[in-house]
Amino acid sequence: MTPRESTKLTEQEWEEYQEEGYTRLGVVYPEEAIDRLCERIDEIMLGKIQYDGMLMEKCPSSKEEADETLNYRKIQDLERDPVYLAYIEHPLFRHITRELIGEDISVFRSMFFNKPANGGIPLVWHQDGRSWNVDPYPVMTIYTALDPATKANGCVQIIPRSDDCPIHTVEQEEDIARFAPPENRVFLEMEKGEVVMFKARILHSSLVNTTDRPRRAFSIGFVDASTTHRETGRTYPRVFV
Ligand SMILES: O=C(O)CCC(=O)C(=O)O
Repeated sequence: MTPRESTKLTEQEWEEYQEEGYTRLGVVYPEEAIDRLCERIDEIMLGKIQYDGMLMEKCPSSKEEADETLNYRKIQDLERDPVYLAYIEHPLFRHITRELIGEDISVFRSMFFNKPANGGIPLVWHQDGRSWNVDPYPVMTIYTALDPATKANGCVQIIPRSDDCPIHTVEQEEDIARFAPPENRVFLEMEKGEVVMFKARILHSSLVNTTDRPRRAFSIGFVDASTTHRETGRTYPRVFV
């Protein structure tokens, strides 16, 4: 897929986002730059680049004990890394956040999501934002596939127009049948580097990776810079001013 040239959303993309709760933005970075993001995250997982206190969670599907492993499930705080920060600051994301949120923007969460080769754990149907315990409620997530994402390697699935779902985490069989029935599910198969933006309240989930290659992705939760954690009063790293 050739990278998009426009750093603005078209009317059709805005409409689709508003109506369906998500829209595909294509690839926004050249392939070599996506490769660089992949190499960089591998270097962070293998401990070649280290950041004090960076939140790194190993995948429960792996029995690996060493810290230097590619079997991580989540790595947060990637705005601290200059290679990831440059991606977060992409002019298209500046445009989107300005239109949807405002001038001063922070990242609640800039997170690597990984399903290691032949591993990973299923992620239940959930909305982003409710459990984050922040005010105001986060608006939107921008999700980038660092590897091609397929049904076989556990791509994200979403339920279009589910932003009015009253339950934040849909786990019980009867709730799944009501709010996330199979006929409403869309598998977000994505090419390497492809970007999807979705409303934070859209139900999404993912399964495991049954292939022998990792399924890496990068998810950014942009929020208004005034956003604070309800209990601690904490604010979040600013990326656009
Ligand atoms: O990559 C995944 O499997 C899950 C992504 C997700 O839940 C998110 O970006 O909010």
